[in-house]
Amino acid sequence: GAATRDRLRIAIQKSGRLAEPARKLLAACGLSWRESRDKLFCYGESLPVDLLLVRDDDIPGLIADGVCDLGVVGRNELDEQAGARAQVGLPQAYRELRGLGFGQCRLMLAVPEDWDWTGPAQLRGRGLRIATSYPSILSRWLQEQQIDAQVVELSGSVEIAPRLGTAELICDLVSSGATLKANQLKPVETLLESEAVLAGPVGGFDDARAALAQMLLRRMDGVLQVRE
Ligand code: PRT
Ligand code: ZN
Repeated sequence: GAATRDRLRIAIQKSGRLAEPARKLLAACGLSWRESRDKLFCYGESLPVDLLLVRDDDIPGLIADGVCDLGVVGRNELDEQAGARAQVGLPQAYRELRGLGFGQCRLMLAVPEDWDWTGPAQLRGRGLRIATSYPSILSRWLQEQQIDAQVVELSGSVEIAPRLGTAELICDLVSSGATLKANQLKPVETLLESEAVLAGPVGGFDDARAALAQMLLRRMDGVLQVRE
């Protein structure tokens, strides 16, 4: 349970792919801040809506802990952490409120270029290793597909795992496909269609933040509709 607050706090990525488009979207919703581009906190001026600039990986946890009220984060990160929470018996603490139409990518299974791909069934009973930064989403998919592969969790540089001999396959985010190609891999299955999303707590708010969040969502819907 978060403490009562009369200002809304939104977590966005400090730097990286989602940082600039998240700021632009919120600015288009009429928000402005006392400028502090390199700091962690931006104080809202036009409305009592503040920004917390963080690593994208931290955003789901910040919402779960009530440190932030809303967050702009990739669906891939949100789903992965929701799955990880569920696996250790934690209740769902956040949910996707809106798809935001930027940061699009796919979480895909990729195999060596020279494989003839006939489908997921091809992976059964071969004791394969799959490198990924998304172990929970991958494990769920493998279970659905009844594939008994081993998940090798890596925090980065997943695409070089096959060359290093730490895994035969990878499961990673793909946008242009250039990274896979450069590593002699090809995408074969989509596990998740991702984009940046606005995330919020499952329970909503019971103080002044409720009206602020409602107004922000209404404005955001207007902005997103015009952009379509
Ligand atoms: O510092 P911080 O932890 O905040 O940043 P980060 O490095 O974890 O995140 P960042 O900025 O790289 O990505 C933030 C979010 O952008 C991701 O969680 C996705 O929701 C989204 N996104 C969209 C992507 C991509 N496209 C993407 N292509 N995130 C990563 N990639 C990587 C991918 O992992 C692979 O290494 O780009 C490479 C593939 O790109 P292509 O174009 O070669 O296919
Ligand atoms: Zn990250």
